[in-house]
Amino acid sequence: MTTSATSSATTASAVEAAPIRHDWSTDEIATILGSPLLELVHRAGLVHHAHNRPNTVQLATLLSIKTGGCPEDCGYCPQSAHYDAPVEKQPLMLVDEVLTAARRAREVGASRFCMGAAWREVKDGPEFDAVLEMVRGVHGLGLEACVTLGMLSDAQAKRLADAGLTAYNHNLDTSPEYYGEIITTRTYEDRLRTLDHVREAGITICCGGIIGLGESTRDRARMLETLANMNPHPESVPINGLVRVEGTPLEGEKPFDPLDLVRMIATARILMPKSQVRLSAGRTSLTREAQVLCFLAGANSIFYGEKLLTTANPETDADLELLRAIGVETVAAPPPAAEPAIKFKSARAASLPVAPSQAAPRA
Ligand code: SAM
Ligand code: DTB
Ligand code: SF4
Repeated sequence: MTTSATSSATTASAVEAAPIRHDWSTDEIATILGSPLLELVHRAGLVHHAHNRPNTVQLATLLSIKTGGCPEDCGYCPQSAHYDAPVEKQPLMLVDEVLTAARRAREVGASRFCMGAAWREVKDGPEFDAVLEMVRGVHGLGLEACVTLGMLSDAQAKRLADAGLTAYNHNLDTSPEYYGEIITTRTYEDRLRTLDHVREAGITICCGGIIGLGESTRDRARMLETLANMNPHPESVPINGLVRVEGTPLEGEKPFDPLDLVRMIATARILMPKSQVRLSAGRTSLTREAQVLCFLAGANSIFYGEKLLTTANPETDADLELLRAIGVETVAAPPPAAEPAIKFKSARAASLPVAPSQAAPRA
């Protein structure tokens, strides 16, 4: 059922006057998520226009710097050692190889370079030292440097900050209630603890999730609630559609509906007006028109380059052609959100997983 509960906030003046909030309830978010699509996209567009430069998109390039053999059992992930996906294990890349890839990404227009390692957690030692060197190098090229390395201690977060890291990607993936259906080797609380370490070190947070894991609409709302009630909001919110990879437990999952991705992006934009909302994995399943809807709904970044970490992404030429066709300019990241300086509020206490018996019923 869809309910029109957004009408009071769908005039430009109402949107401009609305304060940035960190106290959203599940019901409010579920109502926005389920509102009529045209109204939802319209409201998200107003919020986007009020807070950001709407005709701009940031291009971020991904590189898997250490591939496969991960001890975690994330049910969507081809890099987990628990499953038999067609991914060739690769040890940590050399610093020079990574910087060559970063230079190439910069030449073709990326302004952010995100390095991913299939680790459960960071271990101090020569490999972490090499990652710090990569971060210094990427930062030195004038690119935003982002890494996603699994769990992190506060001391490790500080070392990454000192090396010039812009952002740390660490996704919540789904709701606290559904999390245990997808991952059993770590908890939601583990995830939130690492995010606290990142925030305390002064690194910006890149945190989002995936649709198409078999979750309910309520789960989607609950994940957005956790993100939107962080204070400050994550500076970057990647919204992924599941890439179904053979050999993973979710390979037979029903394909996500592109319009549900539009709904997630629009709702994220409404809840977190100044965050960068990243249209992330799953773009090879989207038509050009569906991607345009995502931009109208407030997406202002894409992953750019023929590969995500291990799976396919649209060709760079096709992306540039699409952006040209719709008159969108590619830009470096916007300045950090001008939210009042406050002591950040951890999401940990508010979002502990509930017992399965209390979990929201599946839609
Ligand atoms: N090991 C680190 C971690 O989990 O934080 C970093 C790498 S991990 C591959 C980064 C993110 O990619 C995951 O949190 C997940 O949200 C996303 N991801 C992985 N496999 C995916 C898939 N098949 N489809 C969509 N997103 C995926
Ligand atoms: C994010 O949210 N999505 C990106 C990035 N952050 C690290 C990763 C998507 C991975 C898709 C599956 C793969 O290519 O292995
Ligand atoms: Fe490992 Fe990250 Fe893949 Fe989970 S998502 S299996 S932690 S690489």
